[in-house]
Amino acid sequence: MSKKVALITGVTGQDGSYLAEFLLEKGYEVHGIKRRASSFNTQRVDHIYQDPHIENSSFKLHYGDLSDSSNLTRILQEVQPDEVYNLGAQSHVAVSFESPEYTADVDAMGTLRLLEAIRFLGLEKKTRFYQASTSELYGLVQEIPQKETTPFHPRSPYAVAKMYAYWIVVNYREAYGMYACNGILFNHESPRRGETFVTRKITRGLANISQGLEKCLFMGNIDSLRDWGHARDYVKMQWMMLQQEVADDFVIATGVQYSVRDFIRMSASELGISLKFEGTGVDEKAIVTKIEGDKAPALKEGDVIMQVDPRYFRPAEVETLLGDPTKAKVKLGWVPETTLPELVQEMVAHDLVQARQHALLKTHGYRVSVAIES
Ligand code: NDP
Ligand code: GDR
Repeated sequence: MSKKVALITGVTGQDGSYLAEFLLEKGYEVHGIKRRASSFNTQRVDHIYQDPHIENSSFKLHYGDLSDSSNLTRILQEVQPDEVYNLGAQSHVAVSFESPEYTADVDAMGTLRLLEAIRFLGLEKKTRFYQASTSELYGLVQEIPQKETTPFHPRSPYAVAKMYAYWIVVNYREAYGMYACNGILFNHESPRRGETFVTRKITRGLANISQGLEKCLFMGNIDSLRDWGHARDYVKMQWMMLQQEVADDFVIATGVQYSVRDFIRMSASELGISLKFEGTGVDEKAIVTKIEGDKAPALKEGDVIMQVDPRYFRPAEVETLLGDPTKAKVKLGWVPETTLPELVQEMVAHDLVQARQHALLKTHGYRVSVAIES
């Protein structure tokens, strides 16, 4: 039997890398679209990279961009995929307030370009389509917890663009009978999470602080509540959604909610650091009250290691998200495997190794960059 062929946009991102691994293990031929960048941007997939000189290599990368329809059409024509996973996006909510037009072009129009290319090439009955939809669609929440039927109220240019993408997927399914699904995924993280998303900013920042590479973590709204899962668990769902008889949309979430403050406390605790929080709103601080073990040699009691900085507040915030994954559990038999404490443990352990390596390099006179922005 010939191999199934998948095309992943956003293959160099967090989810793209886990999904590519997962599909390769399932025996797929995997094609990914990577953007041209002035420096290497394939670190997350380097370990599965195969020399293109090898015949029948099952992982192939193509240069491309969601803003370029002719490029997308050419790649689709060449690859003739059985499954397309549209994970590519300007995915940072705060950045979407800075670059709203670009975000709309890539996240909204990019989705349309792909769907239209599939139709134009006559692949609409062959190619199944997964769209990376998001809990950000719920924005100003109308119902707790949020499920597939909860009304949307997007709160950022990112979420508004993703709302267009959501509905154009539904429209192509209804209008042309395409097998096209929306996975409405709640936040999911991992050691491969981009460094400017809140969880990774915290685990990486605190690990750096524990080794004396940074002094203090500057944060935005730490009252924000999220339903965080593990990216490795969630990419399985992306695949499962495309294996059903009938295309449908699903919420993927853990059904458990924590605050950003909880995440800071739990990450610090993994490093043996106990914290007390003082102040409220714009001036809250986290102060070290106790240090156990040897993971944080650079710290002492009384150090201020987190401070709220209003520059990281968003023009419109999504205060609370909590998903109800019942439909996915019942129809797809899915249960999230990783709890938040396990996720925090994995992320902190990963970032501590990196911080220790950087600290060692610094001790030996090498320059180490630890820049963090949100
Ligand atoms: P990342 O930011 O880690 O990855 C985004 C990917 O999109 C990267 O490969 C990036 O390339 C690529 N990309 C960005 N702009 C373009 C463009 N113009 N053309 C082609 N590719 C582009 O995101 P995640 O892996 O975390 O998320 C995957 C998808 O799921 C995104 O669409 C995101 O919006 C959505 N989502 C994510 C959730 C999460 O919690 N992680 C939750 C719900 C939805 P490069 O590496 O070059 O930057
Ligand atoms: P989010 O993720 O906006 O939910 O979008 P992010 O991790 O950026 O923010 C989560 C919450 O933390 C608050 N926050 C901060 N966020 C960042 N990035 N930096 C900070 O310093 C900071 N301080 C507090 C935010 O205000 C927010 O409330 C992610 C992305 O992956 C989207 O692509 C995806 O669609 C959604 O998750 C589901």
